[in-house]
Amino acid sequence: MTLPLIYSAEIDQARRDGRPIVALESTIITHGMPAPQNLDTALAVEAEIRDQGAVPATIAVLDGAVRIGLDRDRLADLAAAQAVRKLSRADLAHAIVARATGSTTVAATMICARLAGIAVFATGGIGGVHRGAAEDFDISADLHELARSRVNVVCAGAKAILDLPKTLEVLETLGVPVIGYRTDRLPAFWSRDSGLAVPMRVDHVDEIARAHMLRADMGLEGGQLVVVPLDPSDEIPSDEIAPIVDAAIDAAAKHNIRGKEVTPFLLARIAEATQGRALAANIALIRNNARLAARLAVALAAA
Ligand code: PSU
Ligand code: MN
Repeated sequence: MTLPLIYSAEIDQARRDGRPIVALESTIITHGMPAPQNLDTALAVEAEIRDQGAVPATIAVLDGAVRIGLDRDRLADLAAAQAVRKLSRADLAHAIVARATGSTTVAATMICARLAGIAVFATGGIGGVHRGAAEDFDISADLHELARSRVNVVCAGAKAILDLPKTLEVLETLGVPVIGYRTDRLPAFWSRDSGLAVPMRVDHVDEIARAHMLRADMGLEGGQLVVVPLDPSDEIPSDEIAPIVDAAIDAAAKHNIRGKEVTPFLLARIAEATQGRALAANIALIRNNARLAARLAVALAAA
């Protein structure tokens, strides 16, 4: 069976012209945000990337085909679809064989971006080590993928619903560079500062681009994780969001939420508990990440 990889007309042209492309995931659309903000955000994020001179490629599996770039109608259909699978490394191939429709997580989007030759990917926040990991072993496949697929992932850190010190430890063990863009602090998604230092700081995108190329020359697998804090005017400071996150985690335990459902449940709960303020911050940070990712893609294309 040949891999059903379908490029949108726009991405097909961009590839021919050697233009910088930024991959975008689709789990944010199907599981991370409610309608209609999910579609509005997806379109706004694509617009941010175009504004910086790059081309956005939102990735999803539609009826068993890996789509690299979704046109507006397909994006709208996905945003409205019910019962879409949330695909990661483990279930991507089976979803293709079963002709299923599924959104791609960070892990699955990295795999598809690598297959499409796209080296830069923007998301909100990666998955990581969950707080109860010592008991339930819940560690996102995103971390392992960062160690395997050579794709730069630009994000606002790992979500504050996670155990961030353990997440950093696992990334270190896996040899994933965690690069703070113009910051010494690890951002925590809705907040600019997790209270943890970032392992490396870089102030210019060119340096991130050069390190990416050097890592390839050295035969090092895996990507770089670029973390960038959201704007101060958009953030919810960590002491404010912390009790809300704790309450959401308690609720997840009480409702017996497990596996793939945990992260979507917590995000929805936290958005609700903050009267949408967390959702507004989530939208702002994804747009911010997309801008930086586009500039990195431009720098890589010029290098
Ligand atoms: N960033 C967001 N919202 C999201 C996600 C990232 O702003 O919903 C998704 C990504 O697809 C990420 C997933 O891979 O959450 C993590 O899921 P899990 O914890 O089950 O691995
Ligand atoms: Mn998990």
